[in-house]
Amino acid sequence: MTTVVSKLPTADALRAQVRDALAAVGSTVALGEPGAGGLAASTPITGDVLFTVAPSSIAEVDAAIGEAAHAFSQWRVTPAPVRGALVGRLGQLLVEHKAALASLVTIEAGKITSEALGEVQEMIDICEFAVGLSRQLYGRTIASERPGHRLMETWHPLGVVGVITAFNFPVAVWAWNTAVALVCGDTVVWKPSELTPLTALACQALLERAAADVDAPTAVGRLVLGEREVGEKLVDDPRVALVSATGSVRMGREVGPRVAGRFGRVLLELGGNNAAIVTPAADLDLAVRGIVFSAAGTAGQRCTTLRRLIVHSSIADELVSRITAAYRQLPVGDPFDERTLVGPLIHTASYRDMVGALQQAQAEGGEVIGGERVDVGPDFEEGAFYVKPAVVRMPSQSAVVHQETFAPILYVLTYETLDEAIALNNAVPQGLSSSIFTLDMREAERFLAADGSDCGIANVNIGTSGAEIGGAFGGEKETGGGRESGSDAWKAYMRRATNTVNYSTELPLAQGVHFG
Ligand code: UN1
Repeated sequence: MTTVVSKLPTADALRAQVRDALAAVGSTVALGEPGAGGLAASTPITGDVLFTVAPSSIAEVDAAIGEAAHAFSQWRVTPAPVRGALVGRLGQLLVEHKAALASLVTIEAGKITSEALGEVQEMIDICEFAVGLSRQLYGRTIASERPGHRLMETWHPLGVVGVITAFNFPVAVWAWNTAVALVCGDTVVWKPSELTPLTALACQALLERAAADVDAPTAVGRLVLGEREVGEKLVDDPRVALVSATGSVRMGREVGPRVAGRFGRVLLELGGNNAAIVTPAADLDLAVRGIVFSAAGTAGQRCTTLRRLIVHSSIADELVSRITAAYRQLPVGDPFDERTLVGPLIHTASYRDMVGALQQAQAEGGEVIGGERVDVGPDFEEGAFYVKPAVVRMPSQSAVVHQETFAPILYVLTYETLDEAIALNNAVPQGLSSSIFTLDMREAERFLAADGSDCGIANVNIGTSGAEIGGAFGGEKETGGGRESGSDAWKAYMRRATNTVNYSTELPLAQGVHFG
């Protein structure tokens, strides 16, 4: 295992970087000193608290929803292409401030620079998509059974969208929701993860600048910071028409029924337990590269991270030894160091979960390779958690394999027939992403067929992570069923009206009914 032994940045250096980045994007929000009370803004790079920020009181969340609801009455009648201009401006500002925003993503989420820049690029991409979408909110016309009648569908803005996001994609998931919601005529109240308030402040500053530049009401997007009770306010407030929430299955189990109880809408993107099948017909070089990026990239902290490898028994030994050899070359360390490929875990709890899962895997008969904590250099502190990604050969699927542990652990299972491999792929409660590595088109097509992968994302010859924004993103079963980002995911952010127009002089009734 290569460890990048570099001088980790000091907390003071990171503080200076945060101040510079926030100044660059024009954020004027006051930052408190560590220990000053409020919400702690920490970094997993060193484990230090960098600043504190003021959390929103429930009264402030209430006011934010009220302002967004008020702005909605104006925004919904603003022509969609004009709304698109706001998102277009946001996209330009993101291009301009890409590096500053990415540095905040690295500081708060621990992503390596290339992935942090990629995340900001994902925001830019969805802004471009949404600008185009602002001229393509198409409805259908439908053949009427009655003479002199026309039947059509129109799509209207829905209302205030509450967006709840997770630490691991602290900016892109906000952008998927916000860019699309705004062109759809909705307004947004965003509750970011309490672990990433600084990136959220930066995004909010850019959105406010974009709004000012195009003369849009600033209340089209509001930010509220805080912990659970802030999210609960969004979940329970009847003025919030749609709650789009990304996070754990446990969170989704609460949010779903609570919003449904008031007949609000939800869009859930919850846990994943993503698998890749590797068949004897695979290009193994390609498979190894795809597997290593999906399993070890982002230190295993993507919803789409590859967590289960389902490999044909005839190639299992070779594939595992190639993956473990590649893992030995993976530099673990400071995410700002350009040699690094694996940055830190987000916090202590996440490290504890990883250790617990590896112990359980061992107890269930697994053979663990890697997974140790890494001391990354002279400035390494107790509060930071760097680990070697782990590969675990399991004798069969067992309890630990069925749970999502948000850390770089890849369980390896073997199979004999493709049916068995697909059954293993589908055997977990989650259904986000999946892939098959094969050059045999019959195997690939079978995987994509109705009795193939049951996931929202099913790929061929690429890993499970790193989806483009153009497709709809989300998954089935405990993943929650929501779809966001591209394709026709915009429909979740609008309400549909079916219109029947009678331009005749008669009043024929449908289904041939006569009435008087
Ligand atoms: C997530 O982890 O919540 O497909 C989102 C990917 C990214 C998005 C992941 N484009 O890996």
